[in-house]
Parts: sequence; structure tokens; C-alpha cells
Amino acid sequence: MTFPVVDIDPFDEQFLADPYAHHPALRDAGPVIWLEAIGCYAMARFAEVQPALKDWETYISARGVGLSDFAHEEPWRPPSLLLETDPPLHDRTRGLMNKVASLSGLRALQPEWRAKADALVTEVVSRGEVDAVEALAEEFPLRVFPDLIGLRDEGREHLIPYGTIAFNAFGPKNRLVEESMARGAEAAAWVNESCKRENLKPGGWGMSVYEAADRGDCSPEEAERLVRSFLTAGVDTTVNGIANLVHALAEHPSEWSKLRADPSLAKRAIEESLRWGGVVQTFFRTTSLDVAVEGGTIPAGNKVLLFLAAANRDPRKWDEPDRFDISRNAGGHVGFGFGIHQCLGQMVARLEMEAVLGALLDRVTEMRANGPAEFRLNNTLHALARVPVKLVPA
Ligand code: OVM
Repeated sequence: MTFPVVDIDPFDEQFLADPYAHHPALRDAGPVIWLEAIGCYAMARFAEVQPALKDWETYISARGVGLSDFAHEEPWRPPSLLLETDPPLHDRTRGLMNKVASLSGLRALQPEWRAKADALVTEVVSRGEVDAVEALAEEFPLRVFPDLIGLRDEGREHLIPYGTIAFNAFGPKNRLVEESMARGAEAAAWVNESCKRENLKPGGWGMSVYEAADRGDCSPEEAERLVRSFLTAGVDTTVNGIANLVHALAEHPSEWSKLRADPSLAKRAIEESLRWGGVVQTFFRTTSLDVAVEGGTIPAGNKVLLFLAAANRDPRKWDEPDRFDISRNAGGHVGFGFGIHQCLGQMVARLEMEAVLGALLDRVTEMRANGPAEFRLNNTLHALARVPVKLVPA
């Protein structure tokens, strides 16, 4: 082994409870490291993570983007036709999904989402002291996203537990995987049923995928699995994106004041929250060939763990990276990934955050942490369990 061997297990519970405490050791050990505990290579610096994400021919996705290598192990569910594929298949599926998830369609929805955020925030502010996870971060996405897809009304509470399972499943088969799968056993069945054409309402993104199939862009079986991607990736992620944004602002009153004074900084604040508090912490790739990197050669067919969230706080790339500073230009962060697999739903995430933040800025003068935030351990997500806040109405 010519690479620095690092004795840190990024999936043990101590690490997951506070990943940012361990990132410096990962970054400082070297540009490419070997993680003995899980038997794979890893990169935690921006200068390595971003180019690896971009180089889809070398760092492939079709063998899974978790620890499990689909060349040797049966995936826990049929692979995603977006996340867990490479070109040329990926180009076709991503191309049709890009059209379904078009920005113009989303923009048209913005006034309605903002009105829903206004109603929710009005209700929440009147309570004064709340847990922002339960009151806002879980509530808002569930009021807009299932309708965007056109999901049936019954059973929507399964969406968050299903996301939790899927994001845990990228890690090793530890307690978190076992517990989330046991708790969400029904969720998986509900999600699979919900992806079927007969269970989707007309006019939603789900039915649009089947209409693409009618035009010959994909098969009906592919359409079903593509709809599953919306349901897997679209809820637990935005829940934690909103929770993280509120958490960041509640813990940084000076940034909240800056934003109140100049609400045109909202988009910057959202981008900075995505850099500072990575919802999706990591993804794996698999090397398709022997690849020469700094420090040696990673042989073909090996898993490489990419620490997106560590790259987003790499001092080699960012000034005072641990500071949540809404004046900074956080553009270019890899919180949504980079390259051909970069998050398909990133505009959904941003527009949900804009709606909630806009409503908060109009209705709240002060938003303060009201006790420590609590995290919910997950093998991939930096997930918030509780964000107690005190809200002072405007
Ligand atoms: C998918 C998907 C895409 C992105 C993230 C993700 C569970 C899943 O296509 O199913 O996480």
C-alpha cells in the first residue's frame, strides 16, 4: 500500500454523530487515502473529490455508489436507472428525467409553494417555541412534493422512512441499516406500489415519466423505476436541507440579521447552507481501470469513497470553511455532487428552501436556537432529529 493508511471508520457511530470533527484528519492524511476499517480508498479534499465526480469514465456508478459492489453483491433493491448507471444508459434516462423535472414547470409553482410556506410559517410562529424539524422541515416538503409527483394521498408518511433506508443502505450493513429496514418494511412496499402508473395522478411528474414511455423514450418498466428515484431522493434530502438551513441561521444570529436587513441575500444564504452543512455527506464510486493518482495507483475495480461534505469545508479551497457566512460566494460547492450525476432535483430543493426562508423572513424578526440541535445517525445523510428554535413574530 503506497497510500496513507487511515484508521478512521467513517460509518462508526462516533464518526456519524459528528463527521466534521473527523474531516480534518481525513483531508490532512493525504489526497488519496486507504481506509483500513472498510477496505476502500477515499478522497476528502476538494481538489480530488470534484474531479473524481466529474470523471465518470474512470469513477463509475453502475457497480453502486455505496460500499456494496454490485459486481459481487446483490443490491438491496433493483438499481436506480439514474444514480447507479453509467452512460450510455444514464444519458437516456437522465435526458428524459431532465425534461420531466423542468425548471420552467417549477417556476410556475413557486407562488403556490410560497403561499403554502406562508400559511405554515404563520401557524408555526404563533407557537413561539418549536422543533423546526417536526414543525417546518418535515412538514413543508410533505405539503408540496407528493403533489408535485402526483402521489396517492394515502400513505405519504412512508416517504421519509423510505429515504432513511435508502441512504443508510449506501453504508455497511450496520445497526442503522437493520433498524431502518425493520422500521420501514412497510414503507418499501408502499413506495414500490406508488410508482405504478395506476397509482399516479394525472398532471404530476410521475405520470409525465409514463408519458415519456408512451413516446418511446423508455419502457414502462423503466418508467416505474425512474418514478422510484423521485420518491427515494426527493424527500429525506429536502427535509434535511431545510432543517440544516434553519439550524445554520438559528445558530448564527448575525447571519440572520444580515439576511433580514437584505433579503436579496436569501439565495446566497441557501447556497452557503448547502456548502456548510452537507445533507448528503458521501458517495462511493468504483474504478473502471487502474488509475494513477497522487501517491500511487488505485487498481481497477476498487471502491473509492468521496467525502463531499469534507470537500465543501476544505481549507485548501475555502476561506475559513467552518464559518457559516452568507456573504460568501459558495458557488461551486459539491453538495449536489458534480458532473453528469449532479442532483436532478436540486432546483426542487432550492425552491423549497426559498419558499420556507422567504416566509420566515417576512414573519419572524428573531430566530434563535432554543437548546442544542440533535442529529439522527444515518450512513449517508447528516440528518437533524431536532432543531429547537424560538421564533419572535414580526
Ligand atoms: C435514485 C436516487 C438518486 C439520488 C439519491 C438517492 C437514495 C437515490 O435514483 O434512486 O439516494
